[in-house]
Amino acid sequence: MTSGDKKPGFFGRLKQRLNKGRGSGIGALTWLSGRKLDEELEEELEERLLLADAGVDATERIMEGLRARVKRSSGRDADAVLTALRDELRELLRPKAQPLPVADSDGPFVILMIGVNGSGKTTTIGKLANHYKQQGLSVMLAAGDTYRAAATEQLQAWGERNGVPVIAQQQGADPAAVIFDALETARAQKIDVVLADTAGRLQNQEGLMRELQKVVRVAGKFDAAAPHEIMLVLDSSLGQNALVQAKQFSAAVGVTGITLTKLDGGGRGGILLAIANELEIPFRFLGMGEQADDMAAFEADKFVDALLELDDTRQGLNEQAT
Ligand SMILES: Nc1nc2c(ncn2[C@@H]2O[C@H](COP(=O)(O)OP(=O)(O)O)[C@@H](O)[C@H]2O)c(=O)[nH]1
Ligand SMILES: [Mg+2]
Repeated sequence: MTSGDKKPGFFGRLKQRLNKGRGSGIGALTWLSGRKLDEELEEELEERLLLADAGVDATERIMEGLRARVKRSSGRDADAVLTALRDELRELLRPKAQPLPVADSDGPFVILMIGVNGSGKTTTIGKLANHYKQQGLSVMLAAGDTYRAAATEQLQAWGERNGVPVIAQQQGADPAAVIFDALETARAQKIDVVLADTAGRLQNQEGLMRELQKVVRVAGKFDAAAPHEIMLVLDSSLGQNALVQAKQFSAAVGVTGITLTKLDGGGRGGILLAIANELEIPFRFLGMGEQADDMAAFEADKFVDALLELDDTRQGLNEQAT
């Protein structure tokens, strides 16, 4: 486990990303060492949580929980604080770690990707296509972003890279019609998973939400259970704006899962704490780069370790149940 030349896995790389540079992560190991819980430490931790994009509400909740946990524990030293902090974050995030089950059904399993322009929808479709193909599933892509011609080309490039078919129509076509067409084709060809792209920008936000609602309705006519997943893609580097988007999209269309992208590009992890604190929506995947394999299913404990710069070789912490 400790061999030096082993390439770190996804969460190992995430830990490096989140904790490089000053103030970019919570990085609890390095600065907590040798200290104990006092007012000064509380202030510093609060500041670090806010800097990491946890937001005011989640930060308050975490600090309260932390104080209560430390009070119940035997000490106030760095290990007690770190154990309490880790356990508090685990408690917040564990309920959100629900992998997306691709159920065996007669029709295709339909994943509808939504989110603002540039959040990473099309790229995430490319990554998911690779992910499901590796699981031995057949995949089809639906070019529901008909707003820009380049969007379809980008999706087609991902289709070629993954060797999966893409159903597309001309620019300006009705996205609901494109996706319905893809669903029928997928059913005829016994495809397992359809990944449907959508536009993230129209003339205005109401128009976008209405269009997404229509896509959902039309998919439901094809199969009452479809779309099986409405996956909101959020750019983690937008900080608190990502939380605002999550609230807007989930109010307009029933978001069933969230994927966070760009954790390599300035995304500061704490935004997951803010979202987890406010919305009852599971996290599905994390994106950390532009290549097909720069993605992993969300895992709460590993994410907390990355956020706190904890090392799985460091076993000093009490493994108390949370
Ligand atoms: N660094 C980084 N770039 C990403 C990630 N996901 C997407 N991108 C890039 O962000 C830009 C917008 O992504 P795209 O998938 O086109 O967003 P869409 O408009 O929601 O479909 C593209 O240049 C992608 O290559 C990620 O996790 N990390
Ligand atoms: Mg796109």
